Amino acid sequence: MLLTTPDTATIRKDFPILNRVVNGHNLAYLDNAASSQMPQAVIDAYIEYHRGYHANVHRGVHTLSQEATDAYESARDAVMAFVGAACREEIVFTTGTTDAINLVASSWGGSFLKDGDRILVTNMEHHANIVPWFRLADSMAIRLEVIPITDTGEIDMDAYARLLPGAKLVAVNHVSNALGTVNPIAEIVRMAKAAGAATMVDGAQAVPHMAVDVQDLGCDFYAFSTHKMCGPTGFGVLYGRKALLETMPPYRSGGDMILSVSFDRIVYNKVPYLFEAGTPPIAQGIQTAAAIRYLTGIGMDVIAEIERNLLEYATGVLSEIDGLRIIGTAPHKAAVISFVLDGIHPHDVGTILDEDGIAVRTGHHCAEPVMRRFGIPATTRASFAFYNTTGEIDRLAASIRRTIRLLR
Ligand code: C6P
Repeated sequence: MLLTTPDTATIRKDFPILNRVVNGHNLAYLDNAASSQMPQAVIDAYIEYHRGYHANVHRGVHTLSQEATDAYESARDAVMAFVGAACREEIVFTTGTTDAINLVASSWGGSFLKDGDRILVTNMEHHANIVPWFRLADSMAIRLEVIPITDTGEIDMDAYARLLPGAKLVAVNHVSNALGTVNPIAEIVRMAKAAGAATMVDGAQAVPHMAVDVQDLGCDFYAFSTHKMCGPTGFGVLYGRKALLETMPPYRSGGDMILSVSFDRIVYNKVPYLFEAGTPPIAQGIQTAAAIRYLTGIGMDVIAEIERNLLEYATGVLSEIDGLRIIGTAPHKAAVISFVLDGIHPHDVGTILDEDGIAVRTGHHCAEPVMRRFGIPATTRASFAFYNTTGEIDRLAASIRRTIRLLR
């Protein structure tokens, strides 16, 4: 636990991977929106579990199983406090954001929506917050309607207000992975509630970068993945209001989500276990608690401030490059810069940046509709974390200029 605000050099010492050399250059890891890197404390949590108390959870009376259960369940308490849930029953562990949204679409959507209902999604959603709703809509004659976005990459709130009456669900991301836009979730939720619509917020790109309080936001469901917040892959969270979760049928079935099984009758477990069939990713849960300890040790407000400065610096530096166009210019953005270069395909940009040891993502970022909205097939995306430096941003700019010299 850090007691004072650390400088970036101190923070970087916690991340062994940042010492890597890639193609003869020090790694500049600017693909944090895809997956962030792990500090040693989170790596250690995995090793300690496997060396010291690896066992199944919720099942054994033996010491190892109890230790594993205690550690795994204390992760639920850590997550509850981290996102401001009212109680631990509101924290369902999943394998990630995608799984969490599928859970809601299948369980809540499958039970409470009916033919003729309408679901609203925005034009800037990740496929994970489109496809489950599309499939549900297809299977039940539900209408999926799209809230348009503006040229700066913000939700058109007037259009939202017009579409809202009669809608049963609003599915929206807190932060766009493709544009970086931070959406006004509290206001979106307030309007949805007034219209009687439920809300599913995809927080995959928000929770790692800012303090999130689900009760302040007022949403019904909120999903995120731990591999974007210095934690492991294969783990994620669905927050759901307890009263709502308690009305929902199971998503997957098997061990741990039941209290008793016979061939005539099954007594189901209570929430959140009702939604957690089978042996969970135990080590990953324990690592998640370690990641939360690490992030809160620095402070989410400190992280947000560091990243705000990085975004401002990068926006300034990249805007000076001739022929570079930033896609997503909302005033309120997370530290994500998506851009296109005149006449050069993003994949070629990404390849040349990699030659210089710089990791970025190129492509449609699993958000094809938003690419189409801007009339482009793909972007190059640099996404920053609190351990990045302005020096790395300078290297990014220099490498983009080299790309232009080589390919134009
Ligand atoms: N975005 C990116 O490079 P999973 O894969 O379930 O952990 O997360 C899916 C997901 C859902 N919503 C948003 C807003 C996301 O950004 C992501 C993951 C990564 O942008 C990988 S596609």
